[in-house]
Amino acid sequence: MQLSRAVFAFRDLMMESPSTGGKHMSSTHQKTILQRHRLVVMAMLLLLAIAPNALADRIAGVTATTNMGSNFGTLLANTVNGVGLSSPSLTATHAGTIPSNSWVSSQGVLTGQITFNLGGLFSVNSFSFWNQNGGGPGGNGSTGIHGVQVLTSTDGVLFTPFVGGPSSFAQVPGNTNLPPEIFSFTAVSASYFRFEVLSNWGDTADTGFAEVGFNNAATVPEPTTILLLGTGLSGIAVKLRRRSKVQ
Ligand SMILES: [Ca+2]
Repeated sequence: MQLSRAVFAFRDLMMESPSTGGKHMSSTHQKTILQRHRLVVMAMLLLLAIAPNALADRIAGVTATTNMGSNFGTLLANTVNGVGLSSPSLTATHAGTIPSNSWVSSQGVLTGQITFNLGGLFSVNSFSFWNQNGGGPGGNGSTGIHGVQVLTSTDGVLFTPFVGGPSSFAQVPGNTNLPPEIFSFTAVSASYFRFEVLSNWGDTADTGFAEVGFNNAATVPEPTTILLLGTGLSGIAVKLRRRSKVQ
């Protein structure tokens, strides 16, 4: 958005370039205009360089939905809001699972879909996953997700299997200070991730997990921003070419 504004400001500047009658511009005047162009281009490149780092690390504000219901008063929100983590990071430890810091499915619904909305298009190159652990409800982390298929989407409608994703999550028998499993892969552009839950670790009543966090490799510029940038740069080229022909 900020970049779009900068490009618009830049185009205004181009329009405001003082008229010279088109033919008799002094070399001092040309130099001044060229210097101004260089400054604007440098400012735009700087914005581009800064933008990818603006939202680095754990993507905040992720929301989740499921067709697996919930049990014991747990909420799916407990798996994306950081509750139970030692810090809001992708390497933090999670406390023993209790209803207020994790989510488990409706009784008897052991498989199904969980969809995560990242809140925008991101380049994701890893995610950290904390399974339901020995805190319960099943003993020794048996409630945790076992078999899984990971899918991604850019529009929330068309989901494609993510070949770089894991096909299973580990059982976590412990019940205190549990580290995540961290899955790294070649960055994928996605607005949504989906876990197709295929099985759990043996609990016959519920399936669940404690937390998930997605790592933002870099922000993906909006297509309109790229288009505007391209238009702005070609504008410079045309303007400079005209100037050199006039000389
Ligand atoms: Ca949690």
